[in-house]
Amino acid sequence: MVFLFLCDADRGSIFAQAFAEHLPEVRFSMQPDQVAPDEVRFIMTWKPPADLDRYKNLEAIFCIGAGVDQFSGAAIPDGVKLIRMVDQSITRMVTEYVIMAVLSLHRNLHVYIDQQRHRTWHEIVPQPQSADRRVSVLGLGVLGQAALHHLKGFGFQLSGWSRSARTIEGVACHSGEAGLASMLAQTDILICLLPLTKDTAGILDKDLFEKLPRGASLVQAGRGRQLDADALLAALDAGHLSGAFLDVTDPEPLPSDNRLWSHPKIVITPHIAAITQPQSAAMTTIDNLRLLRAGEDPKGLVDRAEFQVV
Ligand code: OXD
Repeated sequence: MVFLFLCDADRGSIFAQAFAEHLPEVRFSMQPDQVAPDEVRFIMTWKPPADLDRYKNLEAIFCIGAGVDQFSGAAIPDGVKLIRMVDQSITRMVTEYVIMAVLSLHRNLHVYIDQQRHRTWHEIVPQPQSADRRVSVLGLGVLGQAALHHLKGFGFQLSGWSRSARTIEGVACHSGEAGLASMLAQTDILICLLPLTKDTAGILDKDLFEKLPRGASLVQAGRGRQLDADALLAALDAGHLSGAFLDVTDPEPLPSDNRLWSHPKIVITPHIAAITQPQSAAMTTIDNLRLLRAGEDPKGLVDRAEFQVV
């Protein structure tokens, strides 16, 4: 029984050690040409391999990242499970990113960095206090809930939106179309942590920005295709939005001549909100393999009908 690792060798060598120590009965390999395709039961990868049909006995594909939209449209045989990485290292890093971006927008860091470039000493006053700042999260899965949990400590007014209704202590939870509109109307800093699906592609558009109060700002750590970049630029130029942190863009990498790069109110990071950490991800994967082999659902099992993007 082979677990084929098709990601980078650095992380692979840490996975290899963890498998040797904790799951020696499963043969770990990073070399597709050195294993018999029929022995491969599990594959770990970031994108679907082009030659997936070689692996006739494949049981599951493990994605090394949290998002699985890149598998949309891939010819994954019906019986093969797709499992996304739900790992504490990703949750912690995304939470750090969200806190960094929210505090930066709250305290106008992006404006002060631009002022520094122009050697301008100018205080932006009055500085709203956190209790007066309304921070909302789109997407109340593991990542959204963790971000909200940590944001609580700063005293912001918190809201969250998800497709189906949720209850989270200390957070005003909204759902559905009407819930989205009423949450947006009361949001100063909007954080997008939604997965990319046919319903969320293009969700951050002119219409959504218009529902936010003047001066609101955006943290986009979902997926690039959710954002209408022209609508964002127009909203920033019109002063309707005051700033944005973008960790994801469409395409990635963002071409050097794209106007998002040079906009003074935008901070761009190269999809680094979370980078799967091999030590903990290997143990998460091993735990999931144990669940699979016991006939149970692994953590992060993807409902394949849900994530299709058109
Ligand atoms: C992702 C990741 O899915 O980096 O974006 O894990």
